[in-house]
This record gives sequence, structure tokens and C-alpha cells, in this order.
Amino acid sequence: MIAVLAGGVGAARLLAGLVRVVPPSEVTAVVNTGDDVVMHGLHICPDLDTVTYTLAGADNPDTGWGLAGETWQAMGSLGRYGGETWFNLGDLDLGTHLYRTGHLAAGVGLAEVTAGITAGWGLEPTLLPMTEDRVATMMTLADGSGGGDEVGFQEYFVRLRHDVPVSSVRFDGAEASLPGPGVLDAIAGADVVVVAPSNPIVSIGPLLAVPGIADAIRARRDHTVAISPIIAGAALKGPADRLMRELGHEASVVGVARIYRDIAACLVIDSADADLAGAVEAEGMACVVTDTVMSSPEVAADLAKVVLGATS
Ligand code: FO1
Repeated sequence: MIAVLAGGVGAARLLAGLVRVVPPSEVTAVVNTGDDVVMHGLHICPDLDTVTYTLAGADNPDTGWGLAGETWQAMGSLGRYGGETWFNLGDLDLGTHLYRTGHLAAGVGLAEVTAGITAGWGLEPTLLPMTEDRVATMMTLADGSGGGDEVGFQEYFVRLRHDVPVSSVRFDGAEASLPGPGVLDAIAGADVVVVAPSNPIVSIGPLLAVPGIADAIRARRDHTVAISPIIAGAALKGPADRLMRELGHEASVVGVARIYRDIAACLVIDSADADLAGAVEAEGMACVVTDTVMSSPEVAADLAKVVLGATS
């Protein structure tokens, strides 16, 4: 069994590669829900949906989120009434949110709702929400850009286009949250635990903030491999490098190693950072250098093979 700690796009691509090299039913992804948001009364789980749609081969290649072949008629209709349209919900995607919201309102847990959604897409891997409790990633804006205001993750990421400096991040509700059903068992029972190349601060950070998850991974440190989302000092997509700098980390594979060294024995870094392998090792992690830019599922499968071989 393989357990993957997952955020959005980077994790989704890795998982699409992983299911090409191991039986898909042996893969469990523990997915960040700190990005979740309620819009227009609908419960939206962006990372769970990005992973689901990508594994189903139905992801939207233009946006990196949502569904291929999407249309936006409902948003147009909402705009007519002056409704909030900064967070785009596609017509096809809406079906997922309606299903999830209806079942949650009827008292079904998020893990079971998620299983219903993945079954609807015919997926064999298991997707587990990190928690069924409300944990919300909150960003405090640095002075000069809304000065001290705290905003929810989607307001930062989408409405403000993650183009504003941040002075702190917290995971509201995390302290009182419980790991989702199956999460601790998936980590404890995995032959390999993989930390996907997701944003260490706002994608993996919330997972580690759920009491019990970080300890469970620490107990498996020798079997845990992390993949750096930072390549040559930058994130391929999203604000990981910028956030790392703003929050006092070095935006490099060495900075990533410092964040993960307590939970993972090995860091996989891109060939572009080969000269930093020694510096990663000096932080107390083994280091494997390979191509990590997942330009196709085939390249992602090659990366997955390297990752699985890294602990043996
Ligand atoms: N990202 C955007 O940049 N703009 C959007 O309007 C947007 C809408 C959206 C709707 C549903 C969904 O599942 C994801 C959506 N995302 C959008 C992506 C989302 O903000 C990010 O993928 C994650 O939260 C970061 O991992």
C-alpha cells in the first residue's frame, strides 16, 4: 500500500503517474481540505476534486482545476442577479458540489461522500479527506496590502490572485479537528508514504496541523519520501516560493528539506537542483535527483518509480 499526502495539481499529477506503476487499488491519497469553501451554500473541496478529475482523465488542461469541456452558463446567470462570481463554478463541476452538499446536509460524512464521488468516476484509488471537521486555511495580509486583514484561502488565491504579501498563515479549527476516517491507518499501514510536490505551507501544512497526522508520519519517517515542489528556487505553479520567502523560509530545495526533515527520510529534487543535493543531505535527509516536472503521465510514472525506489 502507498499513502500519498496530497494537495491539488502537483499531487494529482503524481497520483496519475503512480497508478501506472502500482495497482491503483493500492493507492490512498490523504487530501488537504483546508482550501474548502462554501460558496452560494455549496460545499466545494478544490483539492479533492482536482485529484478526482485528474485521476479520471477529466481534468481541465486550460485551468488546472475543474473539468474538461466546461461551460459557465450558471455563472452568467448568477452574475445577472449581481451574485458573487469571482470564484468560478463551471456547469459540469456544479453537479459534484450539489451531490456533496446534499449528502453532507443529510448527515453523510465527507469521507463517504468522497467515496461516492470517486465511485461515480470509476476510480480505484482511495481518496481520504484529511479530516471531516472544518479546518480553514487563513492568510493574514502583510502591511500595505490590506494591512493585517485576515482572509480565507480562496479569497487570497483566487480573488486576490495570490498577488499580495502574506505575514502569517493559520489553520482555523485544526486544533480541535480529528483525522478523517482511515487516515491514520493508511499512514501506519503504508509500505511507502509519499509527500506529494504540493505547497508545503498551504497544502501539506494543513494536513500536518490535524492532531495525530504529523505524529503518524513521523513514526513512519524511514518509509516517507517527499518530493520538492520548488525547482530552481521557484514553484512551477502557484505561490509556494513566494509564501515560503514571506514566511521566513528559504525558497529552495534546502528550505523544503528544513520543513520536511522531521517527517521524511528522503527528499526527491529536480535535476535542475542537482548541485544542492549535498546541502539537502546536510539537513539530515537522503536526496535523490531526477526529473520532477510532470509534463505527461508517462513522466509522472517515471518519477513515481524513482520515489517508490527511494526508501528501499
Ligand atoms: N482557481 C482559480 O484560479 N479561479 C477560480 O475561479 C477557481 C474556481 C474553482 C472552483 C472549483 C474548484 O474545485 C477549484 C477552483 N479553483 C479556481 C482552483 C482552486 O482555487 C485551487 O486549485 C486550489 O484551492 C489550490 O490548490
